[in-house]
Amino acid sequence: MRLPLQPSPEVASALAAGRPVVALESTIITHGMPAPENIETALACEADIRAEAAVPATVAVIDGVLRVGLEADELRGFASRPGLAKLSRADIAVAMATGASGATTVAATMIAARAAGIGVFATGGIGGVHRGAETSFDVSADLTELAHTPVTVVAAGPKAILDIPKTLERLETLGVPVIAVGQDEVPAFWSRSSGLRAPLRIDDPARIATAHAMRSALGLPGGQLVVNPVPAAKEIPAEALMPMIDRAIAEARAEGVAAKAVTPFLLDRIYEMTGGASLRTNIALVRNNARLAARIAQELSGLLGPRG
Ligand code: PSU
Ligand code: MN
Repeated sequence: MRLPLQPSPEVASALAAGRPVVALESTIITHGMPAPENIETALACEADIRAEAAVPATVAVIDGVLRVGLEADELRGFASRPGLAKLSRADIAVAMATGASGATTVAATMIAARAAGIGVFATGGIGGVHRGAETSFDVSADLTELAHTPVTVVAAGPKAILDIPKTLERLETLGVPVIAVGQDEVPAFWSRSSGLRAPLRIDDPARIATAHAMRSALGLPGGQLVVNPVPAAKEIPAEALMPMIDRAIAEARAEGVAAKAVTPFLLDRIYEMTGGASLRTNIALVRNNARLAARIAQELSGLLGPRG
């Protein structure tokens, strides 16, 4: 069966020439941020990647077609489409088979990136092991995807709404390298600090690209998780956030929020409780990740050379 995968003309020609391309997810647009900041941030990330001489490829499923790279007006149309589904590894093939539309999570965006031949992907924060996972079993499919799919994902660390020590343990078990950039500690999304030492550290994007290529030379499946701290001027210290996160999690439990709805619910409550400050931080860190991902993609395309 032919895969209904459609790269934009710009992405297709960049990939054919071996030029750097950075994948971007779309769940952050539809479920991770309110309007109009969601679309503004999506367009700003694309511009940031272009400013680093790479090509952005925002991924979404539109009417059953896996789109890799959207034009700005398509991206605006997608962002304002009501009721879009959140598609992860379990959902993406069914959505495509039934002609549905939806936004791709980190896991589903990695699947699309691999299918299109893109090695680097920028996002805000990955999903992970939720607090209370020992009873809820809520562990994001993003972690298993990192174990399977050879894409380097640049994030600002596991969100502080998660159980970060358990998330790191899970990643270690899955054999996923967690590589901190510019500091020894794992950053915690809105905060630069988690109190936990990163298993690995590489400050030079060229070396991160080499490590990506080395995994493939070793025949290792799975990707790398690059954790890039939010710029200091935009961070919210963990101490300030913790009481709000505790309250948001208690509310989610009391309201019976489960499965896919948990992450969007918590992000939305924290946005409200911080009076919008969490959103400004989120925007800064996603853009910061887009720039780093573009530099890694540059190095990777230099290593791999022009493709057929
Ligand atoms: N990062 C953000 N905002 C988000 C997400 C990540 O800054 O909304 C999304 C990503 O798409 C990620 C998903 O894959 O949350 C994780 O959801 P879950 O915990 O249900 O697997
Ligand atoms: Mn979950």
